[in-house]
Amino acid sequence: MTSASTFPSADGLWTGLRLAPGAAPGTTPDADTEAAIAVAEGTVRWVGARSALPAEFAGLPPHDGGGALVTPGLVDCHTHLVYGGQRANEFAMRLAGASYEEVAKAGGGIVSSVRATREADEDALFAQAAPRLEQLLADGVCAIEIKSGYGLALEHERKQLRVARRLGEAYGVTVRTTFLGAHALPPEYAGRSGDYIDLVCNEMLPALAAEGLVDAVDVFCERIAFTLAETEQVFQAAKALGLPVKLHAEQLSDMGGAALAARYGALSCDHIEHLSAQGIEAMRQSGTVAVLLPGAYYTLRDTHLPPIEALRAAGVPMAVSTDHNPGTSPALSLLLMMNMACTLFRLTVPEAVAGVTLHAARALGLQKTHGAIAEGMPANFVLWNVRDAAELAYWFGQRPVRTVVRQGRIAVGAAQ
Ligand code: DI6
Ligand code: FE
Repeated sequence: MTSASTFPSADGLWTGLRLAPGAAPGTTPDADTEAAIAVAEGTVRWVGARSALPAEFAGLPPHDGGGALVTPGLVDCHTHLVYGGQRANEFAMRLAGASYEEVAKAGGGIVSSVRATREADEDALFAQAAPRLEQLLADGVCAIEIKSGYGLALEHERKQLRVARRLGEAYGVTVRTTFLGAHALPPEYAGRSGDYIDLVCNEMLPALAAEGLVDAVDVFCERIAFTLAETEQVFQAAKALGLPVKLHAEQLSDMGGAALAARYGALSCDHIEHLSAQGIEAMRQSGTVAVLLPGAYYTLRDTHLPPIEALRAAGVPMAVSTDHNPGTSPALSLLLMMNMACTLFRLTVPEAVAGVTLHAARALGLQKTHGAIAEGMPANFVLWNVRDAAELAYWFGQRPVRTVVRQGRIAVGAAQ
């Protein structure tokens, strides 16, 4: 593992670039015009057509982009990256015909990852999550959300969130932590869902928030998880602490979760295969981002498509994420998710690019620092060895990354 502090500085003048459509809102020359990015003290000072470069930046130390296409650093806005063990056995069960809900009811599912997560100590969880994070980073990820939700008890949720923070520090990547204590009912609370939600709201969340471990709060609102009323109770607790909310909404059925989340000003509603017209309208009004998770859709062999056309027509911003988790989306490539979002959900290429940059940043409340290349933002951008932005979604299993500038440092592809 490379420590982030050993990455060379990206300060200087980056030339020989072509901006992907939408990469630098407001200043974008087209992809056939040579672009330049000036970086000083880890911050973007200027971006635009090289021919328009202000003289004050012309003398900065040069970095030749070699004609690469450049996008903002990618943002993976929905992951469950920290957990113990893996669940390949369930993959086999599903291949033999069992549904996700049947596997969960048979004692598998989330609860089996809870067992493995509780057994692992912090260092073991870090050691298991680190190589997964490295895979995502190698695709150009510069910011990532990491949820708890496999501990389901204060000390174990704390362990997960502390590991998430440590990963951010070790790799020099922006990590937003999300408390998902209401992910599943822990076995010791079987039949006592209300008591568990009380524990989540009155003890776990306040304690973890006081320790600075919680950037946002999420709930799995679903028939096999928590009801709408329980979800609202958690949202109330989050609101009392001034924490933003988001929701695993309408993944397997229409629970009315999206409309509830919108009433609480949710950053995002995620999955949303069964999102209703009312849910879309509520999200539009509250400016909530729709997070599409094609990896889970694919793994579950779902056939109920999220209402892409209606979201598009309503102007609801759509993000795309891996939903990396051991049960329904063991995916470690955001580029592959772009491909799936286009192929399975019929997103356009510009939508897919915005989905893993601009809108994903907004889904995390990071729109001031991530998701775009803009003056005053920390330098987070990726140089790609492709001719056309469509290639980012077109290839799958390819990794056309040339250089990753993450938090003002050259994290991948520094000149030797
Ligand atoms: N929805 C999902 O797809 C994941 N969590 C959730 O709330 C699945 C998590 C798992 O199966 O471990
Ligand atoms: Fe998820």
